[in-house]
Amino acid sequence: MEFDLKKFNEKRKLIKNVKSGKVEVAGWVYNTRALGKIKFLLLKDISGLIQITAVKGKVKDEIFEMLDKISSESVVYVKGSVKSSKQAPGGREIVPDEIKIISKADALPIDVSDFSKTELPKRLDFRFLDLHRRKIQAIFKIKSTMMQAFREFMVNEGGIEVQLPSIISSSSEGGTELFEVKYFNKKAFLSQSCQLYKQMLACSMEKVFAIFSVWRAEKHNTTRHLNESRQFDFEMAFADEFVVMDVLARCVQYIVKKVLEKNKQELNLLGVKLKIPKVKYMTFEQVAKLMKQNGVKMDKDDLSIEAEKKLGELFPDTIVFVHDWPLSSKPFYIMPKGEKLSRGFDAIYQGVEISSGGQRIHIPELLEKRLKAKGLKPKDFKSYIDSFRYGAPPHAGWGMGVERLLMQMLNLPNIREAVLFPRDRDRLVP
Ligand code: AMO
Repeated sequence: MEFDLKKFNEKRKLIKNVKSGKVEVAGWVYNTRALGKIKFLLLKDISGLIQITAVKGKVKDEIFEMLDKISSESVVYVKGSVKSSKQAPGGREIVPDEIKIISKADALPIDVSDFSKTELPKRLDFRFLDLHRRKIQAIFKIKSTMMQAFREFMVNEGGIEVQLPSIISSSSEGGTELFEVKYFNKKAFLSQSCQLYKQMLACSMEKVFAIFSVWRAEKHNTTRHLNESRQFDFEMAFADEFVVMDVLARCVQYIVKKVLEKNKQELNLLGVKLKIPKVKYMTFEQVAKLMKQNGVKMDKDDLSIEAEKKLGELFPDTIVFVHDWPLSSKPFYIMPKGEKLSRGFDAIYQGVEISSGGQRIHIPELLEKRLKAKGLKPKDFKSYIDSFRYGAPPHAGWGMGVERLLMQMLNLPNIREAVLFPRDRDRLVP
């Protein structure tokens, strides 16, 4: 049946704004039910669910006949009158005068009801359809709030948003985990982070931030690693690690506050009880002692997965900053603190690392020494090292995993749930 898009757009009302009178709506068929002389069709659009109710004899026969025969997720247009109804979602229903099927859906390969039990890999194979689910959309509506809140927070802090290259000539986080790309006749890599560039900018523009995609050829398929992920990046001149940890804490608190304000409905749909996190500071040594007391194994110079989990259990709804981190397990650009320790930190939230950062090395000779200590060649980092030869202030910053933060805020069991179209070892489509 023909559907006049232009006319519809002039008349269209969102379901949430419709209280009474004649309306024209369009959306996806959530489900249909037939109870003898009365039939229901639940329709969803960007603003919610609305019930279409047809009583035999009170609507046209052909409408009554077709109402429960339209396949789920088909796109339909409905014209009718709004009536109040105690049982219907939002307390109102539409009695239809006209129904048009705009796009009929084939038999669905996955369950997209609110009670879907379809497993994640299968859902991801049909992600475009999985995104018809209100619960799945809720995750990405919350992510949208997060992205906006990060920008708002950073602008309020006086930060300048910058755009940095996604193709790099040498590693920025150590030699491994790089995706190689052919760049004309040169070897290049997809960016592992914007680390080296954001440092150069802090040395000129003082306070910068970026929302940046990173690519890492992670060897393992885990529930917390992606091959393509996004980071909130921050870098600031005349700062040490404590200054930027405080910025990070306030940034996460701001993001959570905005989500609580704007996404009540989505949090309810997901059954998530979110709280503005508290903040705790601990040295690596204190954490090591605490883990020993709790019988949790630690790596010598790193937190184990179990230790991160334990911190989440011991300090729920808290950002735990672990600082005075062993130098041996921090990247080459982190400022040493004496012989064995560094000015680097990790932030653990609900049992998972969401961010790492620290004060950086702004002294070329020290940087060369640390690169060599990490088995890297200073000549591969010439322009980066040179950038600190013409007036480089002490500076510090951090990178926070956008999907990690979302996963932890919403208590998602797998980081893939926090990405629209995840890229992992096995997945390149859709
Ligand atoms: P790091 O490598 O620790 O530090 O990354 C920062 C944060 O990004 C997230 N993250 C990931 N999330 C999903 N999948 C991955 N494969 C993945 N790798 C990292 C984590 C992590 O804490 N340049 C430094 C940051 C800095 O010092 O400014 C960096 O990239 O949440």
